[in-house]
Amino acid sequence: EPIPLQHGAHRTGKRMDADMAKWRGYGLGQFIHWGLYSILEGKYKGKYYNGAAEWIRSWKEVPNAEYDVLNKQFNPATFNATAWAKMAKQMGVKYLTFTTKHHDGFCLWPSKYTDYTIESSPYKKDIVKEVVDAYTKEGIDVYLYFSIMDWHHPDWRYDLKTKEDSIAFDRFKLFTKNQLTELLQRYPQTKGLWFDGTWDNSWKKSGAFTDSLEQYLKSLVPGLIIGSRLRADEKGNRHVDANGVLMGDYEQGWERKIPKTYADVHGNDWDCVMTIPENGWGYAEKWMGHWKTTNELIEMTAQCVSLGGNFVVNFGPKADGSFRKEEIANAKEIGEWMKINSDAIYNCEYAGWEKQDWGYYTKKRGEDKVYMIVFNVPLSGSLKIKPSANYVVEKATLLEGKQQLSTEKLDYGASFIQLPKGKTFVKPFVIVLDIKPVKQQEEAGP
Ligand code: H79
Repeated sequence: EPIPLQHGAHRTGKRMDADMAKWRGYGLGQFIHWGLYSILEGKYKGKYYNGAAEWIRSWKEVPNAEYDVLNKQFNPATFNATAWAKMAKQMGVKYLTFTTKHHDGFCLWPSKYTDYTIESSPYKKDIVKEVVDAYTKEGIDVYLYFSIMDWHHPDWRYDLKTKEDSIAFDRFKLFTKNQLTELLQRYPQTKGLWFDGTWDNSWKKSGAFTDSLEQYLKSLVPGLIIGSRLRADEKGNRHVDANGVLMGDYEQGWERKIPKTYADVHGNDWDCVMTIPENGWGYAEKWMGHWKTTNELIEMTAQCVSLGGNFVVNFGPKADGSFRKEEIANAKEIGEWMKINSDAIYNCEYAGWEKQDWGYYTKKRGEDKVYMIVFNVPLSGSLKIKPSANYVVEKATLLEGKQQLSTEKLDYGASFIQLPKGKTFVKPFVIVLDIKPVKQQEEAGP
């Protein structure tokens, strides 16, 4: 028996409109974290912060009063939104999520609801507008990242313990609604909002407000896409309501982690947002831990699309607006790979075929075409496939160069696809399978 909820999910199953269908087809996205934290570069007075660079204000070594005046230094001399958008276009991303305001509360647009904005910096110009316009011009859809938690705002509360807390937080809720209205009115090209910092008790106790806020924002922009990180139900559940139903247009919980099986995504739309270093979204001089290689990022893209999700790679530009050389190289190499292989990424979905060790299947939405994205080539040169029972494979072709590959039937509906003898592969590659549905046998009648 479902629990009756006034502020739980208002829909079961996926959103089926054209805007959401476009979102579903993106495959690859870009995240950009840029703000005052980029100035500190993950270090303070010669010491390196052992956390995510954009969280450095919360480090006890950094006095808030020193952090909060960094706006007086923010002056990105070499920032060129068109160059950013062109780099993203070459990389092959279909959507951007951009930090308009992170937890530190500094706004990259000239908000009229606070003085703590780009207008108070030496740079002065509206960065959000420059980014939205430049990416839109390149045909890349733009989503605005917005942190609810605001370390700078006097009315922000982590919890509501007293009447005074509630009064302050009511003002904060109005401030939040005003800022979001302002963003959607100033940047009408916005396709969606990416909320963050919604995990505290104050917000979890505001279920009715979060519900009305979401409905109001969607009334401002028809088709607006909002993930599962905005709302709480009236019992304080986040992402999924007390009945286990997703609240939001897609599951927004896949941060720096990727589902392993299709069962893990519970039939929801989803995307995965990923850092190139182990953790850290804003620019840090030193990247701690392992840095993902281009092939790893491509593999993560393939894995996500094979499980019906999008993959979003984060970039953290320096305070001057330039990208570190490692990120430039990743973007360029991913783009070179996408130029040849993006058929297997865009508008693709979960194929429903049993996963094999060589890599990942994706299926073109609405077409009889399955892609094998190959990362591990067996010494035998034979790749095993086992199509689902309702399909047969008619032809296997290398996507690059269109060479047809021979196949050998095995038992139990499996086949081997033979790679060309003597050919060595140095990059992940794609095999296109033309498939044909087979008539299902009628079930015997009663
Ligand atoms: O913007 C990037 C990160 O800064 C932000 N989301 C990405 C996209 C992010 N912030 N925190 N986290 C991600 C991880 C959440 C940590 C939490 Fe906690 C653990 C929230 C609640 C428990 C640490 C302890 C932070 C608050 C309390």
